Amino acid sequence: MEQWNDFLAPYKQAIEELKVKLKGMRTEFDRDHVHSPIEFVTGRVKPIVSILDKAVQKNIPLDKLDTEMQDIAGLRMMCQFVDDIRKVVELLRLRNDFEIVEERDYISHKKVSGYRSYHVVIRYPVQTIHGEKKLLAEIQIRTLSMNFWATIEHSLSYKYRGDFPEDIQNRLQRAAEAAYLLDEEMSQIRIEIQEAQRIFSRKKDTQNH
Ligand code: 0O2
Repeated sequence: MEQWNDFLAPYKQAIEELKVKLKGMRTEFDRDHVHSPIEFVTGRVKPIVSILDKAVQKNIPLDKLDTEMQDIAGLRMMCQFVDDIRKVVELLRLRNDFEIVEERDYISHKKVSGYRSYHVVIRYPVQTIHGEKKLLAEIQIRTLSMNFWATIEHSLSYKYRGDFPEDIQNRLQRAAEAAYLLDEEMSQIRIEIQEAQRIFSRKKDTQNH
């Protein structure tokens, strides 16, 4: 147990630091009074049982966890609109406090389960009393609708141990489709609101001149 605590301590530190940094991005948008592409941010260190389960499933030796398990430190950035995801990824690419090692686009290429999300794997340097440690962390960027679906599917998958009865499987597929349509509909509404605002401000400008 002591060994696990030592192993996980820098991951906990990384999560605490990254939560402050990523939430800070939202604060900056709020301060500028512009729409924030980030709605909220969460983070967690993977529970030991989940680390062990995944290590067995993926054949990862326990002494290779730090290089082969990319999501021991996991963060989620939730967005209102699908377009916001691209903006968030661009902002992450501009940062100098970590290095992006991999990106996985499960939005253009959704998983067979129906899962959609954009994953960015980073190498993050944590400063410890024993020197600098570079750790892998996974940032999942998704809309509120994608998050809703993934959260429910994840808890059901835990209940059924990934082996869903056929009717549940079908319902989850339909729910994934509904989540996709909700995102599409919201994006369309947003475009129309933005157009209406542009016309309104053009009218105001001509009246003032
Ligand atoms: P937890 O409990 O969230 O930590 P693989 O596991 O083979 O699909 P890999 O290589 O580990 O893939 O990386 P991937 O797919 O980029 O990231 C895995 C994580 O993405 C998962 O972590 C989930 O958080 C999320 N995820 C991927 N596929 C699905 C899915 O079909 N449904 C849901 N709800 N989430 C998914 P863990 O370790 O599975 O679990």
